[in-house]
Amino acid sequence: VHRLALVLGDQLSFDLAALQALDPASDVVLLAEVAEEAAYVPHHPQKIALIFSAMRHFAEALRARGWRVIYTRLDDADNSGSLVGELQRWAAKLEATEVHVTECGEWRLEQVLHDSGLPLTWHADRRFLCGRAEFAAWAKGKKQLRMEYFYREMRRKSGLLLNGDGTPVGGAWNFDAENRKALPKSVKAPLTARFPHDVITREVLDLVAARFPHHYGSLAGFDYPVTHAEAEALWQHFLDFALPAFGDFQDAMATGEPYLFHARISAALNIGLLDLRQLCADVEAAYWSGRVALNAAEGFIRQLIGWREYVRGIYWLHMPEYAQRNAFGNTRALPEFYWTGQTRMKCMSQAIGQTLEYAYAHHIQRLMVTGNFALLAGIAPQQVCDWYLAVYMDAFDWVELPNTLGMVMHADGGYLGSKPYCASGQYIKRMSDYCGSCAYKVTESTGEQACPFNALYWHFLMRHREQLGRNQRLGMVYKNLERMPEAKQQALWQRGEDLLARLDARQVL
Ligand code: DLZ
Ligand code: SF4
Repeated sequence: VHRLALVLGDQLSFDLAALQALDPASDVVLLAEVAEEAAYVPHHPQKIALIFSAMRHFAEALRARGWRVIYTRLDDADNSGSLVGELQRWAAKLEATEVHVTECGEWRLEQVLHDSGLPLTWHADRRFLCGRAEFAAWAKGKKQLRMEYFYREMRRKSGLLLNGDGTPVGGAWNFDAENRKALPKSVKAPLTARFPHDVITREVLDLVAARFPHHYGSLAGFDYPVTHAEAEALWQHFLDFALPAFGDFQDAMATGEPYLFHARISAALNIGLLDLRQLCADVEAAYWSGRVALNAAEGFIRQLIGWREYVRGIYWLHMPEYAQRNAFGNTRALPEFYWTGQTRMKCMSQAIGQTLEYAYAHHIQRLMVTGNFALLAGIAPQQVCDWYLAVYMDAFDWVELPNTLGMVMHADGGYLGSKPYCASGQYIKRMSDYCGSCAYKVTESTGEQACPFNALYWHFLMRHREQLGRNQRLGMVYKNLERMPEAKQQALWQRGEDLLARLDARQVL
């Protein structure tokens, strides 16, 4: 009797629950490259390459550990094209009596597996700190959720950065206010760690180039880690060279600097090449040994055990209905320049340009540049979500959807975050050097040369006054608006209307 375990492209961990339940001496593992997963959104070619190469390396590593591994390649003649198809085909061939699977990252896939008629045994995904049921219990009865309170629970649960008496190290839970320095000219980002292609990666890059020529994004710059050892090397590089400055400059942006002090590990972590608990332990150790300041250590740990787990909890609590939410009733189409980077707005061309080149942008670029623009311009949230899911190396539905739909687009009406992250060009000017070389003037709000973010910001606030006017966190902003002379308000509204009309006419801004 064979038992069969399915390992998905984002489940490449040796201690995955479905693997631990089985026995290498008698059971079989299946990994499958399939067209359906690669094309249900037009994934960035580097994302497909990362997953295929990491899957092939992982299959080798499992074999080296004594597993019998069945591996379907994308171009195998009898590839059925879907994960369920492959599972059915191999379960039948092997006469498998049990099929073991670990909770999926996407509701969509989990649904198909549930409906497959296969004799499935499900396992919880223990790679997360907070299980689905545990999160549901925490959220029960709360009308709005707040990351901060969830995060404190996770700090207590994990014991990270706690004093002996259970109070937070440094006297506060959150040092977010110390993560917002702009980058001085004198500070340079470290060189990035790069990972040369081996034979497996070269084969995969050729395959992806041949099979997905129409997906947006370049393959040329691919230099991501594709094995556990490489991911570990990327992580150590971050601990040594970037973490010390990460705290201060977490929100900074600079022309031609795609990574700054960010770890770039999200893709490796999300596909299972790195272990959450180990990462947190390493960062905490760096703090205790005096190698990094508290605002760096706390800021990093907050992203991992706070924000990342929080959005996953929300996803599983509210899918599939969450994906359809559209609190502002937005209908505008995503502008074409999101796929080409061709816009005169410097901040947008930088953020989109590096996304096409590396399948990467950091959180402030995603939230306050491309995301902020989509929010202000009233783009249909589902189109924005599909874009983020497609273009980012680390994007899987569980993490991408709540971040985009909830945090960026505020389309859940404030369930996940208390206020929309809307901002004028002033914010981008403060946090970057983009505006200095932009075709638009950030100091102007009306007129042909004026930064589009400025008028769109006020237009957004004016058109959603009904929904947002009573939001306490926007109180000051609405006061400023009311104090503005009527003629100025009119002019801002008109400039906003003009810009939106241009988007509707598919003109480039
Ligand atoms: C994203 C992705 C891609 C591009 N290709 C595959 C694949 O061929 N085989 C596979 O098992 N997984 C792939 N993935 C990751 C899956 O889409 C991901 O596991 C599901 O969306 C659930 O999280
Ligand atoms: Fe972006 Fe406006 Fe600054 Fe140009 S002026 S870079 S559009 S914020």
